[in-house]
Amino acid sequence: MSGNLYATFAEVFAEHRDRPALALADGGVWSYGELATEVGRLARRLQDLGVEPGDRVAVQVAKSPWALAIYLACFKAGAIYLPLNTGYTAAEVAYFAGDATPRVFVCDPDRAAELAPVVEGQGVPRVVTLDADGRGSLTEALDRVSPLDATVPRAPDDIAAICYTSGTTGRPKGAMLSHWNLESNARALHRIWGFRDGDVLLHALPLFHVHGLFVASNTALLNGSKMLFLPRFDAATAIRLLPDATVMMGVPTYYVRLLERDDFTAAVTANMRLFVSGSAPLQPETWRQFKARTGHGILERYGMTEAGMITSNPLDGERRPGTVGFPLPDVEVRVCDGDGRALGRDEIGILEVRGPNLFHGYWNKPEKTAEEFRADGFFITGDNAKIDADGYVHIVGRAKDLIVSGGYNVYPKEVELVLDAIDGVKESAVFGAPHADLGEGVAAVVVPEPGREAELSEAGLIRAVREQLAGYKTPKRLFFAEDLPRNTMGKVQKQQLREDHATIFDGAGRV
Ligand code: MLC
Ligand code: AMP
Repeated sequence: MSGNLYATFAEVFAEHRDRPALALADGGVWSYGELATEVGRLARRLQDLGVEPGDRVAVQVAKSPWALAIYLACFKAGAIYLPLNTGYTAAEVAYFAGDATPRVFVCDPDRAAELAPVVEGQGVPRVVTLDADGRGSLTEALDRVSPLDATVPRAPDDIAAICYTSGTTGRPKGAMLSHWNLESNARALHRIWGFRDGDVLLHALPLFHVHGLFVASNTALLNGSKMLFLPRFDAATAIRLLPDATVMMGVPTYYVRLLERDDFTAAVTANMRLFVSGSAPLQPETWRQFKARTGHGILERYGMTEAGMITSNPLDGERRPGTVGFPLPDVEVRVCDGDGRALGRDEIGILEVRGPNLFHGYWNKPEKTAEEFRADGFFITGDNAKIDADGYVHIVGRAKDLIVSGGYNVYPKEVELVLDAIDGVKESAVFGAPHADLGEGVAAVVVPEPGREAELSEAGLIRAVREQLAGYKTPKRLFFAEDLPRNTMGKVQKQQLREDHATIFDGAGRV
């Protein structure tokens, strides 16, 4: 038996060939049979482009059925799928291309002129294009391509995907996830969230991160479910479609935005059986408002790129707001002090995790990998947590310097490196301040070099960062100071900055 996750999906698709897989905003529908055929054709096309098992295929395209199909085609061809946020700038893409050395880079035709020279400069041999409507050189004359029949065999521990995640030291690292990492996690979620025949998933998450890709898509695909497949989250559209859905997954911002609307009522959610939230802390107040408005208790779960889903509130038992529930089946968690000594009930420490969900290390970075694992195989998440007397895990903060903005992770160090390199900037500190819509908004304090103050402006520096980094990483506010608050060890006091700037996003509204 193959360990290729696509072999598992292919069995489901074959069983449900005539069922709708993807229902689109324009009324179009892809059946599971059509999805399987296009995946087969794209897998063949990848082979024709020279892709061999184990080669990386980097994909930076708009969400569409074709984007899902190319993801699956990578698996089918035995390649390693490398998704990239469509917000990444040319500078960011150049870094990923140089680090992961993909055989093929797929991008939107509108960005090909900008990005092709950049990735070719990093030694990527083939650049092809794909737009949201399925047009581009990747799909040219695709209907004349005979679909690859057999899925390329892979061992369960072979790498299926590399997902980049930043780190506290600056540049992003590629987390290597195996076929079994993804399959075991999808199977666990399918079981504990009670997926059943007839479930319809409202899929509004982006496809290039763990939540939309592995949590939402894989679980629905395993179930042979119809997905109401939206290019992006928009509360009005979600409200229109929820009566046709039974399950929705989202980041807390989605639930905050639904609650803002008067037409989001209990009647809208009458057909729903499950709302799942994750990627960022769901405020207990949001949970309660949602419960009061709809009768549904949002099921909050917790995970990360390196480990997929780690814990979940129960489907049937009590869902406790402010907690992330219990470890998934076969997943172990413990709360430890900084030296890896396990702490007792209700004691706050750093959460560590071990299980079939755990990644196989960072691409080409064995020393970084080693730093984040204990000798007994537990991975140090960097999240501060406690486990209460009933076994519920609470995420109470972060030991790592990380901002989560609307479900996207921003590592301050990466932004600080860009700011510090700007002429006239002596040093900077980037931090997250409370933001009603996004949970946290990115902000920065900059210390100008002496005598250069007049040359720098908030808008100018924000513009300069935006040229280098994706919009969600770019500070939305930037302040100047003569120096940064430091402790006696010389470490910048981010907590102090957060407190001093606690209200800067009050009344900021949406992004
Ligand atoms: C977009 N922008 C953001 C942002 N999203 N800024 C800060 N934080 C965000 N989350 C910026 C854009 O770059 C752009 O700026 C401007 O805001 C408008 O962009 P938009 O795309 O029109 O915004 P909107 O559609 O409102 O998007 C907000 C959002 C989206 C919350 C709907 O960010 C979203 O879908 N987030 C989900 C993220 C996600 O999937 N996370 C899962 C990670 S996996 P400019 O400068 O470009 O014009 C993970 C593991 C786990 O964490 O446990 O799940
Ligand atoms: P990423 O590396 O993008 O996968 O993001 C993972 C991080 O998001 C985790 O380490 C947590 O800090 C945060 N996160 C994910 N889900 C939750 C949650 N339910 N509550 C609090 N933080 C979360």
